[in-house]
Amino acid sequence: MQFNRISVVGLGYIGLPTAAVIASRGLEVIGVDVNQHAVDTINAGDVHIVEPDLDIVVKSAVQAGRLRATIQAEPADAFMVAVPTPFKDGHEADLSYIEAAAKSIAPVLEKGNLVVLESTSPVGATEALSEWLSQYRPDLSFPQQAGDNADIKVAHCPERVLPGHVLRELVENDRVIGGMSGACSQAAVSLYATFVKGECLLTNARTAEMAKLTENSFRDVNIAFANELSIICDKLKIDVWELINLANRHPRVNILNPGPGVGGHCIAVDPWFIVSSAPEQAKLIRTAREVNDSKPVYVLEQIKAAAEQFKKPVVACLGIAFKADIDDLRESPALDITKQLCACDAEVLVVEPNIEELPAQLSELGAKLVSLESALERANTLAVLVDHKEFKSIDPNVVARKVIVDSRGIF
Ligand code: SAJ
Repeated sequence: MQFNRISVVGLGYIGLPTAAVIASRGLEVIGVDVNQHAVDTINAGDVHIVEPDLDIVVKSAVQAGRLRATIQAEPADAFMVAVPTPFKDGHEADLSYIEAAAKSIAPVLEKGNLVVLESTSPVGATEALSEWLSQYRPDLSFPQQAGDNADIKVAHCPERVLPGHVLRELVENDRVIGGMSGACSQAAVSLYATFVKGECLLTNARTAEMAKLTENSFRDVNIAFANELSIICDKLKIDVWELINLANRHPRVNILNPGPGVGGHCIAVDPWFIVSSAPEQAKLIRTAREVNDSKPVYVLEQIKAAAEQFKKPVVACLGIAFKADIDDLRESPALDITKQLCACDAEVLVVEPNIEELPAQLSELGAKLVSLESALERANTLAVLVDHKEFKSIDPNVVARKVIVDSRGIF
């Protein structure tokens, strides 16, 4: 299948880098987003999200006339849907953004088009997308009706890039491609071959959906194991970091790092899609989520107990991002812990080298953004919440007289 014009629906953390990378391969890309500010920013050659080098790739694609953003969908050879899939109350997946994307592209669909769902989705979402499209376009045939002979081809190809390394991983990672028919899979492979150097692994749509959920659940369960170990070790007065280093010297053991909880938009969300599809069966996956979700409260109590030793507690929170060396505060356990600390009887200083200004939700509570030097000088209690590179080079002698709660094991 030949692709000249690609439409990427949803220009966020996944869609925008994908659109820019495809445009950099010489194809014409039309990005569609409901956010006028995002559309205007991209058309001006700028970016509305932070990801290393993304600004350079977007600027050059826009200047070359290969990338353009719009609110309204336009005809294309292929449509890649990369919209959010959050969960609703009760942890059930919210597919309303996918449904809205279907509604937006349906009027411009033409016989021979390919539609790929990239959003992380519960099993069955690709079939639901195809069903919505067919309801809006009864004049066209879809794979659930016509299989390989359908007018429109539909596939799932979950994104699996790591924030902070998106541009490299978009090209280098292997991709799992699950078509709703063999012909759908083949069409999707030709699309991804235009920019992916990794291998394209073929399966069906449901298995591709489950593969993505499995990857993030695997990581969540393994982080939960490390977090549970850290709590057991506190009780038994054992240094969990030394313990993990020793256990990891076994050739078949590779324990991950404990932390203040699991943040971000993916690992703390996706396992719930498995749990809500199979609540009776997904016992371990549910428990892992519960262990990781309870870790911020545990760390908060440790910090409070440490600060209480002082008449005038001054707590420096080192890091509020959801993980090391990024500026992303979404679903960050470090941010939650810092907010809760503001409600306690302590002065709260925040060190976050990756942001210029504190979010209002923290500054309104009285927290102050300060430099690392100033925090180390003024605070009597240090709470290490993120293992940013700046913190790893702190001289241990400088903090020898502070009370430290080190949730990331940097000291
Ligand atoms: N974390 C720990 N200990 C660890 C590793 C991570 O506490 O040993 C915490 C981090 O601090 C962070 C959270 O887990 O709060 C998630 O961070 P992460 O680096 O594990 O993952 P994400 O959310 O940045 O990206 C994940 C990736 N999935 C896997 O590695 C299996 C990425 O490849 C996916 O594309 C992404 O989710 C996604 O979009 O689904």
